[in-house]
Amino acid sequence: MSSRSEEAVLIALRGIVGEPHVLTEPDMVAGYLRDWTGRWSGHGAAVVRPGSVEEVQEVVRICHGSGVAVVPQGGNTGLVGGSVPHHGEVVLSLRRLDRLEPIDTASRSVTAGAGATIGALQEHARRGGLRYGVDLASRDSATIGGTIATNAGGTHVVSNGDTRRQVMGLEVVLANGTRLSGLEGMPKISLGPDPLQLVIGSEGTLGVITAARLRLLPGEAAAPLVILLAVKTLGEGLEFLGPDVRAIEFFDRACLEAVIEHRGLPRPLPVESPFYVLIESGDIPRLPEDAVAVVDPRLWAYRESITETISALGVPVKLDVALPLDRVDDFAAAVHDLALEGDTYLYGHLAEGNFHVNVVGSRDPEAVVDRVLELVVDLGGVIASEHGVGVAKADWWRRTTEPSILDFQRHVKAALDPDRILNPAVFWGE
Ligand code: FAD
Ligand code: S2G
Ligand code: ZN
Repeated sequence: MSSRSEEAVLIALRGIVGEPHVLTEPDMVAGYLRDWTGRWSGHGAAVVRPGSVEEVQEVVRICHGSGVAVVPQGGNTGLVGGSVPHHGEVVLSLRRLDRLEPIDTASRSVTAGAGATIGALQEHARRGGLRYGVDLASRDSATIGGTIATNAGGTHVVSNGDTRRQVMGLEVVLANGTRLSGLEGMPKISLGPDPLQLVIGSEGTLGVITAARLRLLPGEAAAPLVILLAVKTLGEGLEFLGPDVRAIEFFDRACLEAVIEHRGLPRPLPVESPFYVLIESGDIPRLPEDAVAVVDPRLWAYRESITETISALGVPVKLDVALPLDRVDDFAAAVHDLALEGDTYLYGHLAEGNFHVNVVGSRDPEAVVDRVLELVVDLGGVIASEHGVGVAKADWWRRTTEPSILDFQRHVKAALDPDRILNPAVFWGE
């Protein structure tokens, strides 16, 4: 964008959102331009922070009219490079749209602004004697809009489903500034194809989510039990899956040792084991005679500290993948057989076969991505399970997505964002 036209756009944007909400100073924008892992840091024309859906519409119209691309951003906790500018885009921060409307107790649902954090929504639901079905360790920064745009999973998918399963309706601003609104929250409608469902998982490339109507769940009668078990194989861990299980997470010994060291936590179990399984359950699961286990809600700290622990060791190559459940142990063994340069950590959400393969210390991150994703595809898995594609896996996505589906996606993008101003680097890699 030429500096003259850039200045004209910035003046117009200031006229919409107000001077204080158009950031250009390097120290003011730094946190918006660098992703959470530190692997991607872009350069952006400006950070714009609208305070209402009407302002979002106006900002998008101005950018669209000036041919300026936009990266919608929530909490910037995304892990695939999709939330930061790569080619001078404007960062459209939705954080100010953080309203939480009163809970509709009859239909057990609530309307939330896209910029509200998951943690704030969880607290809002708790105060109403209800709970929100999605939980993840980034809850205090990750936003409603971001988790819908990435169809985030988290730790309770096994019992509550992924983010898509919580969404009853959306309000979205399209690339031309048009507002689509479907926040009525009727529990059941049949009015033809739902355009808003297309936006779930679209990572900011089809529309800007400004609000959502979300289903809430009954509160827990009693605090669920939290059990940590040592297991020799992940298949052994899967045997604990049952109707009372709220969450079933795993991590390998490398993760446990790193967390104990980094957080100064006591060793939770008297044995060293290839894997550990953390189960949150409404009832004590049937345990084998020789099970080595401990029960304590504080055990979540060992699982939830892994991401920040690994990031303290260096900038990791992160791969969020899923394998068929009957291949999880083959995959775990094969990853180690790759003998990747650096230190490899395996953890994730067991019931979905969802691995987070993190490698710290590789001098060739792209080679790590290629070798691990080749393995995933060979074993019949998927290359992205809950973090999305972003820029991290854009070329793998284009290469491995069924051509007819890719063609459909291309038509949808061309219909909704023909000038490709919404997050152009994601999926299509511009
Ligand atoms: P951002 O990072 O700001 O954006 C993510 C993507 O969504 C980008 O493509 C962006 O353009 C788009 N976007 C953001 N807001 C909007 C909007 N309003 N409208 C349209 N597009 C938008 N993820 C999981 O799925 N499960 C986990 O268990 C999990 N645990 C995590 C733990 C930690 C410690 C961290 C740092 C991250 C974790 N994540 C996890 C990843 C991350 O929290 C999720 O991807 C989350 O959905 C990102 O939300 P966000 O608001 O930070 O979005
Ligand atoms: C998790 C967090 C991000 C990562 O801990 O479940 O989704 O890859 C991850 O560390
Ligand atoms: Zn995860």
